[in-house]
Amino acid sequence: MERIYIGMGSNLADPAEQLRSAVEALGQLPQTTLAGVSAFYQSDSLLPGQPRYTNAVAALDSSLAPIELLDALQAIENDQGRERLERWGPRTLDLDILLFGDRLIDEPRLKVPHYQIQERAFVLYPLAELAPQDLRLADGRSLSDLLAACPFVGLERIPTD
Ligand code: ROI
Repeated sequence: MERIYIGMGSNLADPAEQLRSAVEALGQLPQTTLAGVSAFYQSDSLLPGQPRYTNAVAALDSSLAPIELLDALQAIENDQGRERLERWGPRTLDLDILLFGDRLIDEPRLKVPHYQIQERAFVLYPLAELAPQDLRLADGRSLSDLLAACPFVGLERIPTD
């Protein structure tokens, strides 16, 4: 079993409901237990002219291989109506493998740790709700250093109800 953190995002078709469905689907993956879900956060898109995003992070314990998990996440995205029209376009659901145990993965389809973790408050703050305080990424960076360098700006924590 390895501890895996998944970044979730949506800015179409009732984003909070998309994330709730995604959590449900993650909980049903084979060889996998859902270990936790952060609060949901809203923020403006990093790209102008798109609807606001809702983001959250889920923690999984899984014995799936990284590419098996990636395939499963893409199947969930597709099930929830994801259409790949343009890179960075608005989407019903985005599921990103942020961290996979202490592995460094550099394959064409999958780079872990996710390469934009450090720039993204909407990933770091929900991750920090779930991860141990002293978490280090596989590349040696500490989560607390990344948080200190990434202000909590423009994030709005929303009630999960
Ligand atoms: N902006 C926010 N706030 N949240 C996202 O998940 C997100 N995802 C993206 C881009 C368009 C870069 N902006 C985002 O892909």
